[in-house]
Amino acid sequence: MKHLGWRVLAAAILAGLVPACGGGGGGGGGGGTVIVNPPPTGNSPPGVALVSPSPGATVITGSALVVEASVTDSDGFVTRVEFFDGSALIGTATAFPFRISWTAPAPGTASLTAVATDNAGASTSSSPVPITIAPAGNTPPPLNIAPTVAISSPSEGSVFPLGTAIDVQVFANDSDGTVTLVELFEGSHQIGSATQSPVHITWTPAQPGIYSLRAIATDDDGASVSSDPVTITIESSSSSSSRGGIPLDSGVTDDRFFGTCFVDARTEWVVGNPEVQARSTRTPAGRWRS
Ligand SMILES: [Ca+2]
Ligand SMILES: [Ca+2]
Repeated sequence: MKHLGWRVLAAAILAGLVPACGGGGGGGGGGGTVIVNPPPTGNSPPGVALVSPSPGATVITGSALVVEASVTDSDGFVTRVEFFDGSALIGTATAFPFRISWTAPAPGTASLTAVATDNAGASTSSSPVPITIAPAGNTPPPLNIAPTVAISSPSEGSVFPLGTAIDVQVFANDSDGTVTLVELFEGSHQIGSATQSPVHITWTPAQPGIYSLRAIATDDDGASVSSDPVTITIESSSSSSSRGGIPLDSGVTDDRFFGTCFVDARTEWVVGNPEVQARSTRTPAGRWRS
């Protein structure tokens, strides 16, 4: 019965009624290989599998891709591999490596198979490999690289007497374009801007206190980046002359502190030994006496 079935299938292939590959043919079943021609007595049919492209691969229409099969034959050798897209023959290879170059057709899907034939004339079809053909022209534009920016002066923790004209220096760079705007902020208040780097902005704070500076650079593609903040202290003339002795909200003073202390409702002072630590949402300006 089985032998009769092979003969019927082979006859149908020869008559062009059944595709010789598994894609649209009736013998594909669960995706395994299909022995197309009946093996003559004493001959084992070849084995064949598609190794390129990978199942589910996406290729661009019009591009060239390698379609390659891996073959085996336990009692002979493979003489020919035919490659199919559905039932259409797309190429034949007659020597190792059994591969062809195929130009991807119109966008859609393709189902590729390879049919190997051995030296005794037995043929086997591989499992089908589905791929997607994508339209051309869908390549996204290259991503813009955001600029970099840093405040190089003054340095973090600097202390200035009230009335000092501070030279704020900012460096910004854009590796794939140009910096078109550099803005300098104290908190949310803009204190200067420039259209190129490096930037020198002279700034004279009107009040003593602690200030957090940051710079924002924008590139020619509209990407903006903020620098790390730089915190500085402006001392009033009285605080800069009276060193030590900070009034704390608890009424305690500690003369080991040197500078200006920021005390507000969120500030918590902890007197320890030997250090006095400040825990606050804002940074005290100054340093402890060594
Ligand atoms: Ca064989
Ligand atoms: Ca850029």
